[in-house]
Amino acid sequence: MNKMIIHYCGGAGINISKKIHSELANLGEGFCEVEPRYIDTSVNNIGGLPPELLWKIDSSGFSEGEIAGSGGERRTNSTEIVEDMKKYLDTHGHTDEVTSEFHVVVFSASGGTGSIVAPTIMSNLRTRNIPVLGVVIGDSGNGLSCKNTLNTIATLDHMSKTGIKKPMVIIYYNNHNAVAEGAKDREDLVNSKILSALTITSLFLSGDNEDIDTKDMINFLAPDNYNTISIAPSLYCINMHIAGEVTNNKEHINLIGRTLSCPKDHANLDLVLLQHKYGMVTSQNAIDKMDELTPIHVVLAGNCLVEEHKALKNTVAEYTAIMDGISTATLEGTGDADDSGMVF
Ligand SMILES: Nc1nc2c(ncn2[C@@H]2O[C@H](COP(=O)(O)OP(=O)(O)OP(=O)(O)O)[C@@H](O)[C@H]2O)c(=O)[nH]1
Ligand SMILES: [Mg+2]
Repeated sequence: MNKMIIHYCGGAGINISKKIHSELANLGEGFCEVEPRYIDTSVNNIGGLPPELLWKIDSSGFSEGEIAGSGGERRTNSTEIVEDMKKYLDTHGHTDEVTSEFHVVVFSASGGTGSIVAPTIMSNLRTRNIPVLGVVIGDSGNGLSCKNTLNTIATLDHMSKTGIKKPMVIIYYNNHNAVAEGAKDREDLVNSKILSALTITSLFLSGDNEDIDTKDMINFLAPDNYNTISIAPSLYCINMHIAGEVTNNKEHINLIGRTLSCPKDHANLDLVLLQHKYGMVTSQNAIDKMDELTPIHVVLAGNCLVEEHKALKNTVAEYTAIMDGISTATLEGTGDADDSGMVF
């Protein structure tokens, strides 16, 4: 049985783990074993989870407990976080690829901690040739969140193209764009989408599907491993097409596919792809759980954040215009202010 190590980063990562992790842990035969980790600059979100699984980031320059969240500012603890994450990975022995282990990093792009922790983990793992999938939650609901989301996407893109010079693979959601009534409902909807995406990921990476071997899984998350087809360093998204229905976004460029089907299916994927493989779900437990969702086409696509990036940039410009509209003209009284600041 293969293993997914899930790094839940920052407040959103840890909150989401509370909603989805026990379900992922109880999927059973035909799915991955899952190992959770929690990383934050704050202890405030860990309540209810085993505190010994929390990696609390503290700075060596401060006394323990000095860092208590980043307050939505990505720069606040970034130096300490970047330094600490290498130690985190070394401490857990993630120095080389382990054939049966895959890493998943869950985080919000819009806060001040997860948005630094997670890209640092991802780029370090990819540098060490370890396959990793990022689950990125953007939020364009307010100025600070929108700017952070834009800059987190830019960070991942930059790391991929200029830093590690390897493709990075993510699944992306934007809380604000989820179609539900209230803000909390939108988060819940995104959480349930993450649960289904990670359930499918767990099935896909389990190693229990006929005709999809370990190398097929590794190459999907680390497509730089291919020699014959060339996938340029950039950000790539995974799209999951359920029940054989391909909902194609015409901006996306579909590249590599894996189809998971159950024995009853007559799966066929009508997309032009650089590489594609059909795999058969063989575990009876997995067939019973996934029967209504198969065939599932798991497709790696390029250009998937181009539209979102444009939208985020436009929204940030709107917020900047609001800030520029703040009048700083003096509101004069009838006399000058005295030394205490009083105007009479
Ligand atoms: N989908 C979803 N989003 C969440 C959840 N909890 C928090 N968020 C989103 O996460 C964003 C805030 O980021 P956090 O992850 O809390 O921030 P952080 O990484 O802890 O950083 P700091 O608190 O600034 O140190 C907001 O956009 C929230 O909407 C959740 O359970 N589900
Ligand atoms: Mg937080």
